[in-house]
Amino acid sequence: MENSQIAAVFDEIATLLELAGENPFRIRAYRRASQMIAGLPKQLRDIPAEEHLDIPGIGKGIAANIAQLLAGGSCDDLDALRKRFPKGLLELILVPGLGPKRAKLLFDRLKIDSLDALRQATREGRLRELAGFGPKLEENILKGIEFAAESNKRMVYWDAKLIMDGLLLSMKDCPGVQQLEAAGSLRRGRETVGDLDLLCTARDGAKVIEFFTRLPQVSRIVGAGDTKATVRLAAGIQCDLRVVPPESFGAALQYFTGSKDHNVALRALAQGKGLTINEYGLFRKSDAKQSKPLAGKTEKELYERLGLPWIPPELRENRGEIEAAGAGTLPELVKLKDVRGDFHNHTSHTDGQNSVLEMAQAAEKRGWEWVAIGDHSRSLTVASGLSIDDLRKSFAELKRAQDKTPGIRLMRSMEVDVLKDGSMDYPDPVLKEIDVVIASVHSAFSQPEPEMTERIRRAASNPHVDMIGHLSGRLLGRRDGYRVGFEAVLEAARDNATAFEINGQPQRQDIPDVQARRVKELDVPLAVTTDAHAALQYDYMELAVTIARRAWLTRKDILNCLSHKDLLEWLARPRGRKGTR
Ligand code: DGT
Ligand code: CA
Ligand code: CA
Ligand code: ZN
Repeated sequence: MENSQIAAVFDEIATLLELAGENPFRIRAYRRASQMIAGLPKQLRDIPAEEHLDIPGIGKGIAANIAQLLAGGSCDDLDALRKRFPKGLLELILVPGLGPKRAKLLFDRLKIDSLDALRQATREGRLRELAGFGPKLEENILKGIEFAAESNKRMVYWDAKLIMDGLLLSMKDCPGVQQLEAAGSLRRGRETVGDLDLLCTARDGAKVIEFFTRLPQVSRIVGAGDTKATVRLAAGIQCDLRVVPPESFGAALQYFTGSKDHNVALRALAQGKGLTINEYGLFRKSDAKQSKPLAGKTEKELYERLGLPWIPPELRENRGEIEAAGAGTLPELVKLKDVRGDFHNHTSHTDGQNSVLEMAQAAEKRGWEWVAIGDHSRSLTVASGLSIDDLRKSFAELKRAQDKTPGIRLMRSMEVDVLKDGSMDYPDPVLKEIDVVIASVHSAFSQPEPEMTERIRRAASNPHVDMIGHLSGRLLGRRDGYRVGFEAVLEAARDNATAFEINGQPQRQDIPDVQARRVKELDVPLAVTTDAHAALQYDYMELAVTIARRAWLTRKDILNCLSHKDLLEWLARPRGRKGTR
């Protein structure tokens, strides 16, 4: 079982418990476990069972459920609850704007037991027969149905990657499979993924397809032949598998990695040279039978035969990469191993799961040279933001943690709220005491664009602010961002030597690639961050780096690639401001 499936089970249990009117603490425990598991960067089944209890949010009861789920695909708690409530009811509860009480009413009184039935009944105005169901609620329900269907469509990159990791692991065990690689939008590192594309070489395609379609991850076979199959995975996404002969692997990998726009442009280039290109290889146009491929075994030889260096998949969006490759000006993209530390994360003082010391130790274990350990500021009460007193106490705590982690240099960062008028959540003298100040908007999202732009411009102009955090406020699949004038904020950042954050949380991923590339154009520095709320989430650095690569960034564009010494120098850059402690 995949983490996403286990998370879905716990979410379902929580919802059913809610319906049953059970103890709120028990409900919350399941919800929290669901969230933690959905966010885990490793598959639970790859973590030894005795270590499950070390994961925040997993207690003895939940761990027992996990053991049952991993062993047999279900657990007693879920089975018992499912017997008490019909299946369609659950679908209704999950519609935003409906909730358990109303769903039960619709089920009991109008016999509505599916999304389709709900849509139908709402359109026919039958909901109004019930007390408390007016036109406004009807409208919200219809919107909620749309949203539930819409957000099912594409999966955020990280979730798709975890599922793909599991598939790669499974397919490695398939007899006869030689080369095996993920292609499509996932390989290009797009922020969301429509379906998974998997490619392998093997002599007997039919055997491989049979093995693939019988994997435990597969919930339904959409189509299957001798060399390709499409399946629906229980984790909620489709996967295409193609089996190709070894001599075509490079050509097929290139073709199915895409993007379509990149491929179209590449094909035009080939045409101009009297060549044609397809998923089997590169051929002379005169070779009508396509019997003698000029290249096709590897991507590298394919690009080289076209007179180009190999182009990293993250750049393949037809945004000038083919021209740059031709001119020999492709950037040397930043790599995960170039990163020397993280700026943005949270500890158990606010809404994180691990203590300052644990966050420091985990960063040290990763081999980072430095880390700035963060928290939320005082206004963000939902995340128990730190008062000035508590903030100052945490400086001393950081010193003590430093004594216990000699392998890494610790700094204090804070994600400080930008208040409605653009002032910061702590006064300047307090900001001055913090090593790295990240300015983020967490409130009043509905401000009109001119106000929001001015608000963030003001924050970017504060001489104590080092970087603008997650500029957009979006949560992919859950809510759109606030409206803000990006160019105007960028200008203020440039004029005040303020950097931009690329946030590696799977649902945030902002600023996105296109904006980050624009930031680089103006020579404004960028930071890649994890926004980790648990030590394990430092893994999101990989996602932040992927976005940076899609933005054409090199080591030189990114503050995380500075040595500790150079970073301190940057933090003390001239803007009439702070020294560091
Ligand atoms: P997705 O799945 O929507 O996130 O995006 P992709 O890029 O993974 O798209 P997908 O799965 O439909 O196809 C995978 C790749 O196969 C795509 O990036 C390029 C290639 N491909 C698919 N259909 C066509 C086509 O009609 N023409 C060309 N040139 N390439 C195609
Ligand atoms: Ca795809
Ligand atoms: Ca596909
Ligand atoms: Zn934040």
